[in-house]
Amino acid sequence: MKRLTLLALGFAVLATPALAQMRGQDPFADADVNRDGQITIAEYQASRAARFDRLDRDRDGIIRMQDFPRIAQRGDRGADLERMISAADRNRDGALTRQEMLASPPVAFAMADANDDGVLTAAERDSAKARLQQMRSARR
Ligand SMILES: [Ca+2]
Ligand SMILES: [Ca+2]
Ligand SMILES: [Ca+2]
Repeated sequence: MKRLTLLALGFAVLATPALAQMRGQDPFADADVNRDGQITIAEYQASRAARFDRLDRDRDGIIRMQDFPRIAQRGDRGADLERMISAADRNRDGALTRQEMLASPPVAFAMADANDDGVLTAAERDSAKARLQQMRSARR
């Protein structure tokens, strides 16, 4: 049951720009901060924060559609961005704060953590990558 839910969430997440950014690359590539080959949930959250900061170009701690006038006009990527914001925008004000982003469930991590121990091993990452690739080709 959980697996099915996570798979469904995976599809939703693939459609979001946080992950759209990562299409074609390892979603956890920059997450292994201490380079021990494993990614803890803390490391993953830190990498999500870093991703937020990259998107938050004017550094006000908030991401809005208006911050991306050019992306917003480009069909798919604009829709992706809008989905990411609305998925994590708890108070529904149309803006995504850093806190909202970090409070939203770490779906990609949960999907990859096959044994639910809060640590992604290299093997778990590899099989997650394979699954993501399958999903991507399924969407085409
Ligand atoms: Ca690590
Ligand atoms: Ca908000
Ligand atoms: Ca694990």
